[in-house]
Amino acid sequence: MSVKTQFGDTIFALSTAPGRAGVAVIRLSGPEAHAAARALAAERDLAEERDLAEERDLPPRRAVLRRLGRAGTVIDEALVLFFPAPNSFTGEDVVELQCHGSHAVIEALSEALLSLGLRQARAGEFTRRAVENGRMDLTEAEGLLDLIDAQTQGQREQALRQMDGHLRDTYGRWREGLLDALAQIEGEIDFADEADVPDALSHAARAPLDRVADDIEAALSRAAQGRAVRTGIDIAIIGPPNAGKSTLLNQLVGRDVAITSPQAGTTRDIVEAQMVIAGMPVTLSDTAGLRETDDAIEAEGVRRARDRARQAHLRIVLQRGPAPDAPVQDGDLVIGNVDGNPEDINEINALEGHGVDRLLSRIDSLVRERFSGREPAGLTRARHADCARRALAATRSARTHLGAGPELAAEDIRRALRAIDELAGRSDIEEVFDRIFSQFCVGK
Ligand SMILES: Nc1nc2c(ncn2[C@@H]2O[C@H](COP(=O)(O)OP(=O)(O)OP(=O)(O)O)[C@@H](O)[C@H]2O)c(=O)[nH]1
Ligand SMILES: [Mg+2]
Repeated sequence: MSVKTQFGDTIFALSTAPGRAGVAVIRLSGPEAHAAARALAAERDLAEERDLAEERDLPPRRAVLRRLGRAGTVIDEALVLFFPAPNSFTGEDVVELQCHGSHAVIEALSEALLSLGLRQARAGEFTRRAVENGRMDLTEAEGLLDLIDAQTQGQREQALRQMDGHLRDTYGRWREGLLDALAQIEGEIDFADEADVPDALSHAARAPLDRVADDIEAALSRAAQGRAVRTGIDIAIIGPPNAGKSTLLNQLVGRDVAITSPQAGTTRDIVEAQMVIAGMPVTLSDTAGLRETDDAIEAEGVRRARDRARQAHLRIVLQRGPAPDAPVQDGDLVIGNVDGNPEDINEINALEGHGVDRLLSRIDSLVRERFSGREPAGLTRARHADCARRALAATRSARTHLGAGPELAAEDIRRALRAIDELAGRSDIEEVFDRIFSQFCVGK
């Protein structure tokens, strides 16, 4: 893909967060980046009344101190860094101006850059150029976006893995297997006249297809885990009215978020509180006590409670009195809320807060076990799972078509490869790009 024809224009943006700061970074990218930075830096010569022509050229990959300005006015003194194409973030010429982080400096520099014919970058445009120029694939760019957005250590680790090409390696393996199989089948098509060749070749294509299908299936089975780390884990507290659910929520988050009262049916709306457990963002939901009721508002609360319980990754089922033995559903954490000191591991005293720390550490290990203990999936977005699912269906179809006709099988494999190209961002699907890169902020 040619850099010049597709992205003739040179863009700039503030790459650090806006607001007062010691240092701000303005990033320039495109064919005119170097010339623009040189034009700004020329002010140093005026100021010192010396001809420092050789200093006007920015040395590659070295921080140099320059006075920046326009038309005889010095705007700021800044560190200037030049990364020549193609070894830069975007693959184009990139210049970083590390100036002072005041509103006035940034505004004046932006105006100077505009007057030089540069254009303000759109959201995610730097990263988009990096993808378009082959500096990273789409999944790595998504990893970068997730890293910028990461709120917890678990999210940071997952994002970093993806940014380092974890998912690229995975689909690269699928791609290799499919190309292997395709080569065998193409061979069969080419040698269709020679009686003894076809069977052997179909046979040889089966093994890589099986391997790829198993591999995609395994990744898909762990996709929910990867998505949960990205978007957060939902834990619902459910149980009969007056069990102490709201009291427990308040204890778990250490704040008085939910109203508690001796009256059964106090909670109707779902009360949510955020916390971090095992490095993952967790949303705890306190819900209406489950019972039959004639009160229309409470009944709506109960309906919402059941809904939330269904969607939750983990349910804490709280009951009043000694710990009940039978879980309502597999994987539920069934807890008894007792007076006095809880003896059993499944008991707490929500009012006094006894046993709440123990409960928290059990939740911690459950979350670890279910969401971070296993080999990471890599499919962290619905988009990834969707592409993988289509690749899997096409691979399976190729397998069943192997005996019937090599042309059909070959077409299936090409379909699987297209799904993988889409996952990688290699197929040029403008819409997908627009959607993904608009989630970035300007300057990224
Ligand atoms: N003695 C005792 N009282 C408790 C305990 N936990 C909660 N309570 C009290 O029981 C009453 C009900 O507690 P809530 O936390 O509002 O119960 P809930 O399950 O949220 O009830 P609903 O919202 O009506 O479904 C309140 O008066 C609490 O103070 C406990 O461990 N021991
Ligand atoms: Mg309540």
